[in-house]
Amino acid sequence: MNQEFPENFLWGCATSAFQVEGAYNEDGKGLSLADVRSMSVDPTEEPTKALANVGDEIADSKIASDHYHSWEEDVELMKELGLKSYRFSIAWTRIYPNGDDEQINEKGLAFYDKLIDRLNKYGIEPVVTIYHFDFPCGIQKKYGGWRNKQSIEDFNRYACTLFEHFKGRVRYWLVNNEQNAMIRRDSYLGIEEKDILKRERLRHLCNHNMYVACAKAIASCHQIDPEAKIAPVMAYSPTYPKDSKPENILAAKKSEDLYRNYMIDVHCRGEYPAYYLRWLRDNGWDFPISDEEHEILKAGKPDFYAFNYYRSSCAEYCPEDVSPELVERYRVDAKRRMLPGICRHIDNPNIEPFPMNQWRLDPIGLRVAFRNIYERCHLPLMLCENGLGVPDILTNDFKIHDDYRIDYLKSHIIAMKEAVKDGIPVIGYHVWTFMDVISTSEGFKKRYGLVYVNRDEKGGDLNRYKKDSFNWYREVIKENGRNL
Ligand code: BGP
Repeated sequence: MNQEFPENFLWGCATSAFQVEGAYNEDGKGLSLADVRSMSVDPTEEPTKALANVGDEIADSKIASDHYHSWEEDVELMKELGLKSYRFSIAWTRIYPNGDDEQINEKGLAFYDKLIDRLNKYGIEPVVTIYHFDFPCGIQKKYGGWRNKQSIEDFNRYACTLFEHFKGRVRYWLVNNEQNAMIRRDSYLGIEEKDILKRERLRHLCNHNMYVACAKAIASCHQIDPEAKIAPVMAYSPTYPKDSKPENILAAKKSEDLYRNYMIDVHCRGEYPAYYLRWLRDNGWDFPISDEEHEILKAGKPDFYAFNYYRSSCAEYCPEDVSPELVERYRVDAKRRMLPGICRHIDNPNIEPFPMNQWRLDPIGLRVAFRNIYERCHLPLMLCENGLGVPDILTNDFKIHDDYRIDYLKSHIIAMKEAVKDGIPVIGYHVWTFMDVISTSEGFKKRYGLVYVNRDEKGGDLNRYKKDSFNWYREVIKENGRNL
């Protein structure tokens, strides 16, 4: 068995439209829920996130990293980096400004035409996300968004427009980004209900409709462009038990099942596992599934499986009588969330927090992730996001000495290499991010990029500067990972 990365391995970087493009209302673009959210966050919604506290200083999607205007310079930098693939998303609202317009917005399509053609010219594989948190406000207002079955039709129409238009030019599609993270956040779903039972019912209905939409789009892709490969992208972090007490082992297992494993089953086997349906029923969150929907779920199977990994998580048993206020307070916080009688998430007592951002860094967790996911889906795997979000310092001579980021990326790529040696068919890896973008939680206060974008929460000249990690990653790509 080959112990190295395959020669055609996709060494890539990633971004997403609303976080990098800016030009939020140019050339006919409509507003998305991600735009609206990044421009005015409800501080009660995500109390643990810094974005809620920075008031007027939020860096939002109006300008972001101005990639819409600087794409040519950015792609030149990608070429210099030697990228084999670039993962980015298309903004639904550039193609159909309200989500369901009769006419395609040709100017929006033209932007991605230019970008995709240039990437292909340079031999950089475009890996395109169809929907990355940015549901159109138009159809949200019109019929309530994902809670309404019409969203499935509108999403499929938008996806088909892309498959037809970019046929032969885009070979890797990603249907949606982190559905499991998206459904935690009311602002991404347009949920405003205050009644908790109603709100949670809606959340699970939106989740289901998104699965149906995903499967439908996959089947459409297979029909329109049989050469293209398509997959959804999941947020994945393995959950370790706090210790070897049986109730904590079961709690960690249930956390994995209810937040992630069931998802792989829905995507790859086209059915919800019985434990998941029981959980919905026990809580009064269940919804009807029609025969037609069953068939759609069965018919739209991905060609590979994609996931994002930043760090692992840890869980213990959660008593039934934990206070409802606590459950509510931490419901969107993946590091603290709890399900009474099932599990609650805690800091892993075996991993020290990383001083720059308090993350519990865990490269071994990535190897565990590859094994867990592969054992469940038996499909080629693509890692679509991996990176370190911290503040960087631009020196007087315009350098960024981000050795901490290099350490992070290096240890994770080494872990991935071990997964390859374990025999797992890994087809690609994407650093989050190619260049600094607005973080979903902290604007420009923290950065992930290999390229520094000179702006802060208030703005700046938007000049690009290569960080030390840029030069380091270029060597990794050149050596196809043999130097690690
Ligand atoms: C992932 C998202 C990305 C990105 C990343 C970093 O969940 O897919 O869009 O934002 O997380 O998170 P943050 O921006 O909150 O630091």
